[in-house]
Amino acid sequence: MSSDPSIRDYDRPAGGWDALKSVARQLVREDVGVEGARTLLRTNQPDGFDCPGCAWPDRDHASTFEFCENGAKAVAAEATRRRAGPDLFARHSVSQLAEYSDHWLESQGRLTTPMRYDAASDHYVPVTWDEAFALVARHLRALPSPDEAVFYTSGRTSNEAAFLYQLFVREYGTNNFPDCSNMCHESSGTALKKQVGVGKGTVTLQDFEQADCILVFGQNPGTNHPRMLGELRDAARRGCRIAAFNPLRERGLERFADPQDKLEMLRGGSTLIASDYFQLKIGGDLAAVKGIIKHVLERDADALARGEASLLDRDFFDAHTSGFEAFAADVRAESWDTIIAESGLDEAQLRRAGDLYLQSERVIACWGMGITQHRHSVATIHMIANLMLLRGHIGRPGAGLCPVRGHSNVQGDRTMMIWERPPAAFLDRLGEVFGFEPPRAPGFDTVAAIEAMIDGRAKVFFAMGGNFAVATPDSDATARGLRSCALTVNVTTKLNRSHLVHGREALILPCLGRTEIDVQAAGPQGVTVEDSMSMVHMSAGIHAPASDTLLSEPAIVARLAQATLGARSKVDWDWLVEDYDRIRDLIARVFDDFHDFNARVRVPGGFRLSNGASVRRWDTGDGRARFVPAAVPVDSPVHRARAERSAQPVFTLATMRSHDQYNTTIYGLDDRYRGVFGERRALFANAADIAALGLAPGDRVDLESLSDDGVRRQARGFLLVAYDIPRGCLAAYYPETNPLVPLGSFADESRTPTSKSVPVIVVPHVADATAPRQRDIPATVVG
Ligand SMILES: Nc1nc2c(c(=O)[nH]1)N[C@H]1C(S)=C(S)[C@@H](COP(=O)(O)OP(=O)(O)OC[C@H]3O[C@@H](n4cnc5c(=O)[nH]c(N)nc54)[C@H](O)[C@@H]3O)O[C@H]1N2
Ligand SMILES: Nc1nc2c(c(=O)[nH]1)N[C@H]1C(S)=C(S)[C@@H](COP(=O)(O)OP(=O)(O)OC[C@H]3O[C@@H](n4cnc5c(=O)[nH]c(N)nc54)[C@H](O)[C@@H]3O)O[C@H]1N2
Ligand SMILES: [Mo]
Repeated sequence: MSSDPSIRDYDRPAGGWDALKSVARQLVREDVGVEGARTLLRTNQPDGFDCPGCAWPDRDHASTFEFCENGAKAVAAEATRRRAGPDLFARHSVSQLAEYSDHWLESQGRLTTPMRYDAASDHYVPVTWDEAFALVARHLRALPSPDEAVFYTSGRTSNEAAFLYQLFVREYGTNNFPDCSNMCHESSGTALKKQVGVGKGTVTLQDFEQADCILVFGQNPGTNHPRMLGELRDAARRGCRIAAFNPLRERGLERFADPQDKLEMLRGGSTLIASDYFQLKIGGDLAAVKGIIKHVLERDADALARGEASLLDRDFFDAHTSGFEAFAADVRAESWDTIIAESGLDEAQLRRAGDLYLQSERVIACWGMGITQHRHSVATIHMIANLMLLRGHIGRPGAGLCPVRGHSNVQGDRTMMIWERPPAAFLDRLGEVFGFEPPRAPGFDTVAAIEAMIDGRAKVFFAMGGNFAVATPDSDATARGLRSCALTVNVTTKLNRSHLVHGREALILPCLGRTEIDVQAAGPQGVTVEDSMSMVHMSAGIHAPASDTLLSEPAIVARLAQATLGARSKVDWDWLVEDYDRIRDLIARVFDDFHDFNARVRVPGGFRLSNGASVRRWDTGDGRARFVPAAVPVDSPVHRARAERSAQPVFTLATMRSHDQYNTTIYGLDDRYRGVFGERRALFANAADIAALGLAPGDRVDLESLSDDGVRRQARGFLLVAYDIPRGCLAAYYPETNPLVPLGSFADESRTPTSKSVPVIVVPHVADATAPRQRDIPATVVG
């Protein structure tokens, strides 16, 4: 690869000793200490807390966690002994803090005290909880309409906190619930709800034991869902074929040495994960899957012509689906030329993938952000589900749909109706149970919330977790929106940029994390979460809180609701947070699926929510699963940009995660499996493209994205890394590349920002003296 010392080939399998060493490093981290290490070792135990790392389930909720490197990083980050207390804010003005990198901000440690922005001194200053809630209440009550406030949620929020939050906000009077899901699996929910009647996956871990073929689209489990590799490995070892569809060669999809397998570890062995690796073009999945389907339909026609049985599950079509004939006609009409050009795979590869599908009896399709963050994401997911329907691979053992969720409770938050477009039946029920009339108008999603803040339709921004300023697209536009607010409030555990890109008034409200003991009037409390496979279970913290001043998220919502709604509220907020069982009883009254919630969630392992599609009950209106035709897109923003610029090569840029980050939280500067060390501004490109640009690996370049809104968007100073990626495709890390994603560029129907397909041009780096410098110096240890 390049001569730059920070880039070198990583030739070992994913996992292995390097992963164990990394876990060990978290255990002995100077800032984590003995109690933190003890906390780490008790993650995902039946009586402990749920790992805040990702939404992948654990078998019987009894964990393999001690072997999950990135789970360990997430827990250690929360269990750190470092504190970002009032003294930190006294030492640094907000403008000074803004000069530091996201990595430095994160490494200051846990927030300890509510803080209020003081414009006169440009410092955050301590404030009491009562003063803080009074300030928010004053702003909320002063708004001419509740629709001028927006309430963001990040997916770590528990079911209990999310339920109370949506209850408060709806009683206050708005459905403005942008959430991280809007930027994540919204496309999956949108497509699947319409197609199979449930906006979630249909499989369980047991299905992974039985599948004989697993398709993995646009996902990097080695980094983002390390425990999923264990399932893939077991599957591979018993002969299940695993096909990866990914423009990049990802080590975790190629080889894995399971740290739990002592023999494999001692012998230095590893297991081949993907039996077939399809390196398609960025955004080429719809075309690729349509090509696979075309092959399957052709083979079926051949079989029928020979008088053999159909290769498709036609009994299933008759009993369970609609639209097959029209769909099949559309696929037959699609040309191989278009499919090949747009997928970046050749006909032989597509036919090989089609044969793999035809040879398999029980197929699971998994997907992640490589699928959901394009203009045509909803249509792509329809196509994946179409493929699965062809041979009845939904709703039977060993087969089904598996959108792999990100945040540990992002699915539960939506179940609790953190949703800007709540169904009418839910609102009716909420109104009945609580005796108020919930607002009916749809609210703002993430993109709409930013637009509304920019043009003054939204004036108060409140965030339950997350890092809105950094996670969202079009960083400059988002910053403009946040800065024009009258008040911005962040309920968070760690210092992040959203505290520094603030409204005229601003608050930081520090809360308990998942790992910490939450004591209320009735004693220590547990909360519940829902994983990616619809399993609901209990999570109870075991670590002493980072500070005595912290409040739990449910307590924060309750006190805010009291301050804002006062006697007008129909809810006895105080009484509810004394004992979270009371919140769960209310959840059970609003959602039938949660009947006997308190009893069922205390059975070890919890319970699974009903999932119609997984038992072939299709809640789609007509009671049938739908085949949904979709054209291969040939006029995406990338196509248009290419058509307009013939002189200069236009690339498709995918923005993704490195191995040492959790979304906007940067743990470190390495991306081990991709061979990048000590560098986050890396740009992965095909060696031939680098040469064609007249550049060399190790050169620094600037990126400019192309869009038709006339705004110039740039990100500068990226190190070129020669990588195994198709020509015309580039990849770089999020969030450094978020300034390039235009706010107006989002997926059809789901409105998810198109973070995986940004049209860009690459030019040699020009130092910009006016650009803000970001410092990254070692954290000061306080307390
Ligand atoms: N350690 C760690 N764990 C995490 C997270 C984290 O940041 N760090 N984040 C959590 C969250 S919120 C989420 S949503 C998940 C995200 O987990 P993933 O879905 O794995 O997310 P990404 O890293 O963004 O990108 C995934 C993959 O998409 C591929 N890709 C890019 N474009 C395309 C395309 O057009 N087609 C195909 N087929 N592939 C493409 C990239 O090469 C990459 O391998 O992980 C969760 N878990
Ligand atoms: N370009 C680009 N942009 C993307 C993506 C991409 O792939 N590319 N991915 C998108 C995706 S999939 C997602 S999910 C979003 C993520 O968007 P967010 O969920 O908004 O971002 P995070 O980085 O996960 O939030 C981190 C912050 O959460 C706070 N926090 C941590 N734990 C807790 C807790 O227990 N309670 C509370 N209240 N706060 C806590 C900490 O202060 C921390 O700084 O980003 C999206 N943005
Ligand atoms: Mo996500």
